[in-house]
Formats: sequence, C-alpha cells, structure tokens
Amino acid sequence: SGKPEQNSTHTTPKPIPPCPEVPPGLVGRLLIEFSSLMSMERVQRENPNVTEGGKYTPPDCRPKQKVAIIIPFRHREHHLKYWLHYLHPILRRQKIDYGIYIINQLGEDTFNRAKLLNVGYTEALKDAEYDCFIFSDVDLIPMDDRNLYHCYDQPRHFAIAMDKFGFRLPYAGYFGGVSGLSKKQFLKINGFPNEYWGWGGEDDDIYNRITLNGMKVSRPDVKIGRYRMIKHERDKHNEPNPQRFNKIQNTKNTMRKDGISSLMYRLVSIKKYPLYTNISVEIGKPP
Ligand code: UDH
Repeated sequence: SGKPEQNSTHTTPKPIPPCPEVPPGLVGRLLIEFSSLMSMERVQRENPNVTEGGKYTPPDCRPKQKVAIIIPFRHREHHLKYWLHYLHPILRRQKIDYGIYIINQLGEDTFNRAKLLNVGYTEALKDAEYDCFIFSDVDLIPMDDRNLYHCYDQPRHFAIAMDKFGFRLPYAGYFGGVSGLSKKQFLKINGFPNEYWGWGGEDDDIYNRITLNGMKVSRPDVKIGRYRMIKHERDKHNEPNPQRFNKIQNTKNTMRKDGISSLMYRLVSIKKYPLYTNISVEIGKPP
C-alpha cells in the first residue's frame, strides 16, 4: 500500500464508436494543381499513417465498409505520384477504411481498362474482405473532399464534373473516370466487360449493365463532384476502339457470358509498396 493506484490499470479502454455519417474533419473545396515537383519520398513522408501496401484504417472510429480502390495502369508513374499525394489525405479525412491497388498491364499490347478493373476486383478480394470497390483512373483528382469514397445504395458515379468537360456531365449515361460498386452490385452485373480493347466504350457498357439489371446510377451534387484531370497526350497502344459503337449496342446479349465469370489472366507479381500495392498482370491481346 502507500502507492497511488494507476488510473489506467482499472479503466477499460473506451470502445471505438462507429464513424459518423458525415466525417467531421472535411474541408470542402480543394486547391488541386500539378505544377509543383512531386516525389514519392515526399508523399511517403507526408503520409506516415498509411501502412504497407497502401492500407489505412481510421484509428478513432469504426467504418461501415472496407473499400478497395482499383487503378488501371501502365506507364503513368508521374500521375501516380500526384494521385497518391492528393488522395491519401482526402481518404483519411473521409474516415475510409481502404487499400490502394494499382493494376499494371505488362507488355505493350493494346490496353484494356475494364479487364484490368476485373483483375483488381479479384485480386483485392484475395487480399482482404472488401465490401466496396472504387475504380479510378490514375489522372483524376477530386476537387472536393465531400465527395465520399465509399459505396452507396446504387452504383455510384463520382467523376461527374471534370475540368476537361467544362465541369459538367458530358452526357446523361456517362459513367467514366471514377465509379464505385458494392460487391453485390458488381456481381449483379457480372462485373465489367473483358472484350473492350483500346480506348472507349467500356464505361458505357458498364452503364448499360447497371440499367439492364434494374439499378440506377447514383451521383453527387454537381458542385461537389468536380475533378481535375492531369493533362496528357494519348497513350501509345490505347487508340480509340472503332468497334466500341457496335459493342455498346449489344450489352444485353454479351453481359452474361463476358464479365467477371469469364475473366482469365496471368498474375505475374504482387508488390507491396508503402503507399500502394502493385499487381502486375498479363491480360492477353485482342483476338
Ligand atoms: N491508362 C494507363 N496507361 C495507358 C492508358 C490508360 O495507365 O497507357 C489508365 C490510366 O489510369 C488512365 C485510364 O487508363 O487514367 C484511362 O485512359 P486515358 O487517360 O487514356 O483516357 P482519357 O479518356 O484520355 O482520360 C484519352 C486521351 C486524351 C488525349 C488528349 C490529347 N490532348
């Protein structure tokens, strides 16, 4: 006796509460620019709470969903640095429980965005029990952190007001850039098409899949769903696909056989970096 009791030995730690619907630390409209030099070392230094493979869990509340962020990728290292620089702090303020997956198409055959996104879905689920999948181009940065990166009652389109389209939706059925589906929503549409090689059409096919399966796209307010795109020239080996106009007329006939159910690829490597997981794959080439 004589020694005062240490308080901590007798108080059980407070249970962590569920995260609030509206995260309290958001700042709203953000200044996004791509002129300052960016290095991976700097981005790492500024995001010490992100764990290996680009994972983060809020320390002070329990999120409802676990979110995999999937980025289709080839030869865009410069864009990736900016994406990580801007998105990690935003996602942290949004209290998202997340992991970042870069799906890297190996070789120089024609690019296939939607197939890479199917690979991302599959590989992320092998890594952890995700409920929600957000598919983002590497060159798109949200200009407002109230655009919350989680899943909704209906498939979500996030990138509705890009600078390159004058901050407006380019057409009513646009579903490109950044979108998000719960596991259930994704499986309901048999995932994404694997047969769109080259640029264009795959996002319209996904939109068709959503409406044909009785769902409706959900979108943020146009003042909040603003995005900056990092300016770039057209990539090599991702020329506009001339078949895209015909193909999007046929979604109803193709979606049951072409999708996550028919996905084939060769996994070459999985590398966990401090701010993201890189998954390199061979996905073949157009027939
Ligand atoms: N992507 C790559 N590497 C490629 C092609 C595409 O990583 O070689 C990924 C990347 O995440 C990109 C996304 O796929 O953000 C979409 O491809 P994109 O950026 O080519 O599509 P977008 O519609 O641009 O944004 C089309 C070319 C615009 C040329 C304008 C010239 N002034």
